[in-house]
Amino acid sequence: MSVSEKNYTTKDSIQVLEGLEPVRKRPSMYIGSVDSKGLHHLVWEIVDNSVDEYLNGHGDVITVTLHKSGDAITVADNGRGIPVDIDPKHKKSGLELVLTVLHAGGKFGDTDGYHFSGGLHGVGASVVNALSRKLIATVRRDGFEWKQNFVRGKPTTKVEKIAPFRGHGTSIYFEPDETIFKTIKFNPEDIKTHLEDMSYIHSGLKIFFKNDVAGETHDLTHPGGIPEYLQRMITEGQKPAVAEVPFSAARTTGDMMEVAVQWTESTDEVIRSYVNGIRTASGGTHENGFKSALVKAVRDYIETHKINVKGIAITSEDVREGIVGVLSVFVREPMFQGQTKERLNNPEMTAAVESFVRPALETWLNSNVTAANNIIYRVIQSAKARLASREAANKERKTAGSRRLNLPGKLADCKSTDVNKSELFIVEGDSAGGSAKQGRDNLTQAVLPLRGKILNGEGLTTTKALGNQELSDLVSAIGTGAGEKFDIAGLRYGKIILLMDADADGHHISTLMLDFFFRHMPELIKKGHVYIAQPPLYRLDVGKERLWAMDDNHKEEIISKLKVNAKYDVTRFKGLGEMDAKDLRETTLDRNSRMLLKVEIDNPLKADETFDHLLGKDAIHRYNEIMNNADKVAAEEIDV
Ligand code: 0RA
Repeated sequence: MSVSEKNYTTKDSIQVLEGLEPVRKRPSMYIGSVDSKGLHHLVWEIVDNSVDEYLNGHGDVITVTLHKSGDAITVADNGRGIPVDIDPKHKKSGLELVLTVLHAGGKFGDTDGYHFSGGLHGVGASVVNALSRKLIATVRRDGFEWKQNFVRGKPTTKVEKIAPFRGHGTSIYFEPDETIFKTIKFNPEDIKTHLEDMSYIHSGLKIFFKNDVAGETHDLTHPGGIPEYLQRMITEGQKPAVAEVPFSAARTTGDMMEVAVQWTESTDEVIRSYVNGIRTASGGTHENGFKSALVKAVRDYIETHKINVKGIAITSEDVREGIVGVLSVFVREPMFQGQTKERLNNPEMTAAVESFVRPALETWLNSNVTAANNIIYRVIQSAKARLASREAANKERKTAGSRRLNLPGKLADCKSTDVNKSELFIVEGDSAGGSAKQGRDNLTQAVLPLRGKILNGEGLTTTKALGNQELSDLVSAIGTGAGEKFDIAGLRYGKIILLMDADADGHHISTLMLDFFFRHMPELIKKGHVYIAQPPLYRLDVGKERLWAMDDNHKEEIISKLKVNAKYDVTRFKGLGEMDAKDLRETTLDRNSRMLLKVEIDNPLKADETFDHLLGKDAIHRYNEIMNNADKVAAEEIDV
């Protein structure tokens, strides 16, 4: 694939924003985390730069080397080479600017630089440089080989002309900084998998992985591209495909996109989606457009061919059961959402993908009648299976009915009786409870609103604590009983999720609830059933778009990524009650985009002490802790 090219010179395209101190101070803001995942982000960053160069039409070979030590990487490409001439304004080489200035490289702000770049990716080589104890950049261009060395983001040499050289390209060697990362040992399998994924998405790109730890070199090139990828996924899934050939289509002009899909005998739905070559593990608007295109095309085929579906209403789930699909789109200014920024949020992408995929699939179905018939037969099969299992579930519900007799009246229960799939949200206050009831998925999510403060159960016997209506309702809803009567077999929800305001009151209620669980239903925590929801603190309205920020840092991060002159309004939530059902669903309830913290007890003794300290008799202690440290307390409580 290639993208129209623009003149890209050091002078006019590299924006100077800021130095690298913020990156070393808050590395997680730039690479997500400082664990192994963050460490590998460094590699993806550098590789993405080389891929961008390829997407802009320069270079077609990328070689990634994991050096023998296991903690150093070289990424080499045969693109134009990063410019080495001295920028008159800054008196520094383009290379030095790219590697020492945050956001240099034209990736942010305007679209004149690189055309496409990823989410967490694309923050640039400078971030990698800042987080490396050593980095050596080698550039081949203008008839020479050039080199410049850096330590923790600072140049230790000027860019030097090494020797005459024909050809061009960039090679970045780096050693991550052990004072930043929890581990600096790279995982060869992770690197290989990631590179192989990329090579399917960019079928013209030749990607090699040289693993010097194991003394192996892997050619990860896949000229078969996305259809070949799909075939591999189907083989791995081990369920036979229903059509003799998969459907695939590519749009190579305008907004580039490529899809491939096959129906299989599996009951799962597996879709891998990508934006600008980067995996969107939580889907998003592009994936929604893809799914609805599949559903509409199949339904349309059934209708126009007057296929007898025996009076069954075909749902979209029926159509999607068993599909294995790959979707790759290229978006000029991608917006990402969700805990790990793995969900595309550009609203226009739904219609863009749907309007490309739907007619292409309809045409394909009409000209591949055997495949179409097999697919329709498969879809009818899943509709029948759904009806049969619903009947079975109804029977099951009747027998389970007795367990439901004593449920509190204010509980809005979910339909599913499957513990593994169902969740109970404990919500502070009636108004937030109302939004949660409307915004939930009523198949699997139940809501129990609490009215006001619950009893402080610290130091009370289970019987006394259960004298409190709120706590006794809670225990009935959970179904296990409490104290000596606790029996995990009665558990009605796999996840018990506390959903409280992000203020001192909310933290106080969370603390009371956690204390109650810890004292009277500890198994619930030990078995990993208790969670804390994380509603956002801010809403940002940018034109028609609505973005959410978890905290101040996140808010600043979002603002820093807006267009230079973008106008926006910031609203700080006072309480959950201010969010309407749709907002609450999007930010806090929806499994794909929400953020949950799992409550774990690392050290029961310390937890005991913490709760005693927070909720015991010494009220002054308690007041100070909660008012002054509300945020800290909440964060630490998670793994007391
Ligand atoms: C800025 C300008 C130009 C190329 C690059 C950066 C570039 C960056 C990377 C990072 C990894 N490989 C790369 N290859 C190129 C274009 C310079 C020109 O107009 O020749």
